This record gives sequence, C-alpha cells and structure tokens, in this order.
Amino acid sequence: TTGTTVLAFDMGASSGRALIGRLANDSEGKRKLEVSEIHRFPNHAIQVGKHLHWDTLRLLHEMKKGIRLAFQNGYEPSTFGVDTWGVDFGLLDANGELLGNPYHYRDSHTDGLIEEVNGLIGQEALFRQSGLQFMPFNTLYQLYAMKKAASPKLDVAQTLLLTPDLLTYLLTGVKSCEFTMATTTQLYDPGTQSWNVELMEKLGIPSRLFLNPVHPGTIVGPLAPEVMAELGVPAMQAVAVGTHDTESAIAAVPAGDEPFAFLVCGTWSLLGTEMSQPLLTTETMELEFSNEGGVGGTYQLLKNIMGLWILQECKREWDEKGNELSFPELVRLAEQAAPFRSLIHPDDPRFFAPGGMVDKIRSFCEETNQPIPESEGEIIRCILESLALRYRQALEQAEMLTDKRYGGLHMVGGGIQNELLCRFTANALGKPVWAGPIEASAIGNMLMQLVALGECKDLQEARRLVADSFPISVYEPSTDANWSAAYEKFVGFGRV
Ligand code: LFR
Repeated sequence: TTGTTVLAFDMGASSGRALIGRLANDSEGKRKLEVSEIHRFPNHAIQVGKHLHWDTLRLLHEMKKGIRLAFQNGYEPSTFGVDTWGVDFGLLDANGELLGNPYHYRDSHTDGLIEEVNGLIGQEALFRQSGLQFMPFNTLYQLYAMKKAASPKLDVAQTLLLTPDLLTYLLTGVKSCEFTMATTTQLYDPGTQSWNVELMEKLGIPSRLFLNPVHPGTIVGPLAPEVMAELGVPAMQAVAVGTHDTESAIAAVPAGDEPFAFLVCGTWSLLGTEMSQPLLTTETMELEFSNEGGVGGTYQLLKNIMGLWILQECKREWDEKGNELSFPELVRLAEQAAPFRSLIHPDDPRFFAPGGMVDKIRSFCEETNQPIPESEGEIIRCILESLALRYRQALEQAEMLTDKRYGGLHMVGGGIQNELLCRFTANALGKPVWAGPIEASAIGNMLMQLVALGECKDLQEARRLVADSFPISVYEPSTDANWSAAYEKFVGFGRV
C-alpha cells in the first residue's frame, strides 16, 4: 500500500541517523520508496581508563529524539528497525539491566588472541565452524579477553545482546537475537546453523548468554509503554531487520537475478559476492574471506578491507591540529597530487588502531622504499589509489573462489560520495562501477520492515523497488596503463 511509512536507525562508527521511508506512487503510477533523513548525530569511541567504549546511553537518547522528531514532522511510522556495525554487544544481568559500557571493537584487549585461540582450537577447525575471516575484534575474542581478565561482568551476566538487539531492547524491553549479527560473532556455526556451544565451552565462554537467532523480517515487539509515555508517541513495532549494517546495505544493492559483486563502502570496505550457501573451504580461509549470514537466507562471501577509516583518521588528526579541511576539499587536493607516487597496503595491521595514522602511512612508505608522502593531497591520493588497487585484488580473489567473472562492481554506502574513489576503482578494475544508493544500509533496513509488513514479497522484489527508486552513477574504466603497473607493485606487498 502506498503511504506505508517506516523508520530506520542506521548506526555507523562515526555517526548515527534516523531516516523515514515511505512508499509512494510516482506520476506514472509506479511504486517507489522515498527516503528522508530526519535526525543525524555523532557517535564517538570513548577511552575510559584502559579501554575503548561506546556511549550506548547517548545513542539511546538520540534514537528517542529521532522517534519524537518522526511524529513531530507528521510521519506515522508503523514499524522501526535498527542496524549497526557488527560484533559488539552489551551484557544484561538477571534483572535485565545493562552491565557497564559495551567495549568498542577497536579496543586493544583482543591483541594477540587470534594466535592464542588458534593454538587451542586449530585455525582450520575454527574456520570450518565459523566461516569467518580471522579479525581481532570478532565477538569470540572480545569475550575471551573478558574471560582472561576474570571480568566479574561475565560471571553475573545472564544475556548477551548484540548492539542492534541491545538498542531495540532498550526501546521495547524485548530481548532478541537477529541472525545476521549472530553470524559476525565467530561463535555461530553456519554448517549446523546453531550456536557453537562446544567451542564456547572450550574457551570458557558461558553459553547461557546466547538467545536463539531470528531471521530478518521478524517482528520483535512494540515500544515499551514507558517509552511511549515519555515520548508521547503511539505504539510502533520493532522489526528485526538485517541488523548488521553490511547485510542491510547488500540487501539494497539494485542487482537482478544474475550473480553480482558488491562493495559496501563506509568506514570499512566490504567486497564480495552473494551466495546461497557458505563456502567453508581452505582456499576461502587462506584468501581471508568471510561467510556472513545475509537477509533472505543468503550468505555473503566477503572480505573486510580497512576502508575509508584510514582517511577519516588522517582528517581527524588534521582537524585536531586546527587545519580543518572538509572531505571534498581533501579529495580535491588528492586530485591535484601526482599519481602513483606511493602506495600502502590498507590491510597492514598497523592501520587498525586509532591514532597516528599520518605517521603510520609515512612509515609504511619508508619501509617499502617509496617516496614519503608529505602534503595532505599526497597522503589522500596514496590512500585512495591503494584502496582501489586493493579492491581489484579482492575482486580477483572472489572470482577465483567462486569460479565466476563479474562484469562490474556495485558500490553502495556513504563512501561513494567520494567520486574520485569510484573513478579510481573503475580504472583499477578495468571494469565499470555502478554506484548507488548512498544510503544503502538504511534502505536495506527499511526493505526488511516492508517485508515484515507484507509490502514486499522477498529480497528480489525488494531489490527491484530499490532499482526503481534510486538513481545510479556509472563510472566507465579509463585505458590508463599506469593502473596495471601500479597493481604489479601493489601485489608485491605480499598480503592476501
Ligand atoms: C561495517 C562493519 C563490518 C564489520 C565492522 C566491525 O560497518 O559492520 O561489516 O566487520 O563494521 O563491526
């Protein structure tokens, strides 16, 4: 039905947004989804003593403001959904109260734990039971770090809620566990399609914490009466959407029925392809790809690439020094800088932790005997060219794993506002880039609400709605041979 209105909360590592989605007919009678942002707020990592945390209560406060604004602006959403970054969680005690401040996935308490856990479980065995790339921040290592620190929170905790489920719980009072987030923990076994209790027991992680996952499109429950009273708003149902932002974004890729490759471009870059089954092979493990649960029963074979985080951190450093340049200004400087002067490998582990990013880039270049980038323009150019080359490497690996060739790359997410990056990517790949939509996570979030409401039949129909509603920018590759030469040099850095 046209007029159906939904509310999406899309939480990123640096900002959160509340957006309204409305089904409407255009002048030709075609059904379209219209999206408008009603609230945007910053999200900060906060260092508290030795640890890096999220400010969960601030997020709750801003979400309440978003709900109030929705109704004040005359929208009457019947449902809402929450999507966030992966892996992080809060713990509840037996009274259902939040135990402390959730850790941020970039906290250093998981340093060195990949090796330690591989020693206990075996790398290959762990991969077969989880399907995930070995990333230091996976929920498994975070819980194991708490265990090693003899955290009393772990002893009294009754329930673990992943971030989107936690935020939904704080608004509804209903505890739930959504499938796509569950598959980012490394404690969920995609083969048996259940929590890996044996693995939890081996690592001393209490299995009582975990609820049975529900699939995207499931109704969780209504706003809690006290929240309705506080905000002065009517009842609204929470829907478990693809609560992992990456999965919501992939749901909003305007692809047809043919196999396709995607790049979700935000703080992280997630490059991969949609599958109907996880690919739990040794080759997948060695090429460092993940199998993440997606919406509509899919699995997404993808690689985590450090992404625009590196650029965001450089900008933060310059801002703090008082040299405030906007992203478009920085990109303009990069455009003017000399091409292919120096390259980094974005997934070198040194780039993961916050702070000192400019120096880290310079030291990488120095160690690899390249000219050291000095100016802002040189540094940004180095980052963007390196990301584009990394995308080519990851796309070739995805083609190897699936034994398919993709005719181009769908790019979605906020990062595609960086047109230079889209252009570089098309050039590096020698294939077209189809960029859009920008607000993919929020749109994917809305799509699963529309599925829950019976407005969309399935993922295919939802994707057609995206293709009908949002324009796409096409970037055709240039024939600049320098990209191939640069790729040879990039591959020489030796990381998969
Ligand atoms: C992207 C993302 C990635 C996940 C990373 C950390 O926003 O959700 O998929 O690996 O954040 O949670």
